[in-house]
Amino acid sequence: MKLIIAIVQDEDASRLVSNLMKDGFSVTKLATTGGFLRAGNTTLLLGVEDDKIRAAMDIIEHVCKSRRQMTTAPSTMPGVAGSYAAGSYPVEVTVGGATVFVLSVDQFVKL
Ligand code: 2BA
Repeated sequence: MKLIIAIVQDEDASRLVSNLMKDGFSVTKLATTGGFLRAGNTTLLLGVEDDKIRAAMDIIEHVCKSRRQMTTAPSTMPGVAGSYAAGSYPVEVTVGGATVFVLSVDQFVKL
């Protein structure tokens, strides 16, 4: 068994959960926040048998679209490690479709 951790855009989350569940996948949906944009996104946890990984990935790929998004990125203050200047500047970033991690599961128990 594998654990799929999929970080997706809020706009895609509801349809993705519906499509995954329609095909028999169990899904846990978490409300999360991206570190860079500081905006809400959605993280899904799916425990999936090895032979179903491809099917789950296909659904995620099919539903999740990448989008261009404007953001105001903090500008790093020169000479001060790890801190940010008060001013910020607009940048365009491509977000999504989905950032997916696939982890091996040692044990799966329901107690
Ligand atoms: P955020 O951290 O809010 O990042 C949103 C988008 O901003 C990213 O889209 C990327 O296009 C851009 N971005 C992120 N860091 C950047 C940087 N240092 N410089 C310039 N642009 C940057 P995605 O790559 O599609 O990521 C979407 C969300 O997935 C991220 O939201 C974060 O919540 C998560 N994520 C992505 N990679 C991850 C990783 N290696 N570990 C954990 N979470 C990750």
